[in-house]
Parts: sequence; C-alpha cells; structure tokens
Amino acid sequence: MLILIFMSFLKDKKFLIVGVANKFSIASGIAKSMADQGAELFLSYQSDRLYKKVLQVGEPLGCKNYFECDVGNDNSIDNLIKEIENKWGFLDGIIHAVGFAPANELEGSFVDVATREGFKIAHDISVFSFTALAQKAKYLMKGRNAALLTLSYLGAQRTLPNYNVMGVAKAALESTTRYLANSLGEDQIRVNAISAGPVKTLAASGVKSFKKMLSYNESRAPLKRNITTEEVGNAAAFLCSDLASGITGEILYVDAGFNITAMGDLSEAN
Ligand code: NAD
Ligand code: 0WE
Repeated sequence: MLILIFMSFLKDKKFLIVGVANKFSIASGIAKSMADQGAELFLSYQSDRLYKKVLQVGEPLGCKNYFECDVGNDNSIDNLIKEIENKWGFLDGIIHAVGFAPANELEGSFVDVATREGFKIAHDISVFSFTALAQKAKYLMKGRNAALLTLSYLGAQRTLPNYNVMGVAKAALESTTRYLANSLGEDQIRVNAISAGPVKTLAASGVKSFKKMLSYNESRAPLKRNITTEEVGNAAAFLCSDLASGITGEILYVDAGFNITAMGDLSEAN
C-alpha cells in the first residue's frame, strides 16, 4: 500500500507577507509555498490599485487577511501592525519582498546617474523598511521562535550593468540582515535573506535588456536554467520554519548556482 505523507512544517504558524503586487511577484511564490506547508497568511500591499491582483493571489491560498501598507510611511506600518494585533494577537514571522529605486538610476553608468535623492529613496524603501517592520512587530513575535526574511540579489556583492544604486541598497540590506539577526537573537527571532536569481516580475519589467540577463544567467548557471518563484518560495518556507532553527543572519542563494561561477564554459571566448 502506498502511503503519501504530506509535509506541513508551517502548520499553526502565522506570517505577514509584504510585497505581493501580482501573481508574478516573488512574494506570491513564497505565499504559495508557505500556504502549502500549512501557514496562515496576512498579505499587505502597497496601494489600492493593487488590491484586486493581491486578492487573486491570496484567495486560492485561503488567505482572509489583507491590508494596505506603504512601507515608506511609519503611520502606515503602525496601522498594519495594529491590524495584525487585533486579528491575530501574535506573529511567527515577516517576509519582506519590497524593493524600489527611481527608474532613471537603473540605467547607465553608476557614477553618472547616481543622485542623493535616488540614494535616499532606494535605501528608505528597500532597506530601512525591513528594520522598521522588525522594530514595530517585535512585540508580536517575542519568544515564538519567529523568523524574518528578506529578498536580496547578487548585485549586493558584485557589480553588474544598470543595477547601480539598488546594488548599494542590497549590500546594506544584507548587512541589515546580520545586524537584525544579532539584536533579535535574544528574543529567539531569526533573520535571514534569500539572494534570488533574476525572475521576470513587475519590478523587472521596466528593466532594459532584462531578457538578455535571463538568457545570460540560464547559460552560465550550473543548473543551465533560471529559477522560479516557487523555488524561492520553498527555500523561504524552510528558512521560516523550525527546520531552520539553527540558521540566522544567513544569505541563501536560490539562483541555480550562478553566483559560484566565474567563467562559464568559454563559449563566448575567441
Ligand atoms: P514585484 O514588483 O512583484 O514586487 C515588488 C513589490 O514591492 C511590489 O509588490 C511593490 O508594490 C512593493 N513596493 C514597492 N514600494 C513599496 C512601498 N513604498 N510600500 C510597500 N510596498 C512597496 O517584484 P519582485 O521581483 O517580486 O520583487 C520582490 C523583491 O525581490 C524585491 O526586494 C526585489 O529586489 C527582490 N529580487 C527580485 C529579483 C528579480 O529578478 N525579480 C531577484 C532578486 C531579488
Ligand atoms: O531588485 C530587483 C528589482 C529592483 C527594482 C526595479 C525597478 C524597475 C522599475 C527597483 N526599483 C525599480 N524601479 C522602477 O521604477 N531585481 C533584482 C530585478 C532587477 O532589476 C534590475 C536588474 C535586475 C536583475 C535593474 C537593472 C539591472 C538588473
């Protein structure tokens, strides 16, 4: 007799996911994997105009909790956390899948396109927001073996064309992951990041030559393909579960191995 045993390592856990814009979002892949493992979800979205799309992602997963939150606004974050306190009274973790820089800084040579204002916006929305969420939701997570997770990209560690100020911000986000991990450790709250390979999402859709980047990654990565949001989701579900109870302050690459290579297969060499 065949016995199928379904895993559900997030059963009875409740998570806030910040950053669903539509079904293509990395946050949506994470929501699916976490719901598949039994987690209950609270989805926050940036603005009214996204509400319908976010419902389309949440409803098939049985999610009943939605709230608008602009992570660049402290009152907006406070309102979100209050709503979670009222609905649930506690939290087992937060997924931060938000990144933004002004489009005109994501094209051209870094030294020529960088501005003070663009730097501020990129770091406020893409980096400080993670600390702000941790700070404001800490009291809901204390002593529950909770887990925070953010999304990074290889541009934090290496240069690549056009990523510019976002690379600088992702470096700060990875450092933030370590500092948060160190200061939240005493509350048994773990903090990790996933550095994902490129995925065609809304945030990627405005990016010049993104298709070329996808095909470059596909041919250079050890697995000879790109990754899916579900693969990021499965790693996220693991990191936020008790299976990862010994892991904190870590940056986990989910990129088909691209980051370990330096020279590909020389097919482009003369
Ligand atoms: P996406 O456009 O689907 O998600 C980005 C989200 O950020 C959107 O939901 C958007 O509404 C939200 N956002 C932006 N400003 C906000 C604000 N002020 N308040 C609240 N929400 C705000 O794109 P994505 O690719 O899924 O991005 C999610 C995360 O993954 C980002 O941190 C991104 O840097 C990271 N990432 C993306 C890739 C990729 O290739 N797509 C690779 C590695 C890491
Ligand atoms: O982190 C990201 C997305 C970052 C992003 C994208 C946009 C486009 C639209 C942040 N802000 C904006 N602002 C906009 O107005 N990625 C990892 C995907 C991505 O974006 C790139 C990449 C890759 C990969 C931008 C330039 C070069 C490569």
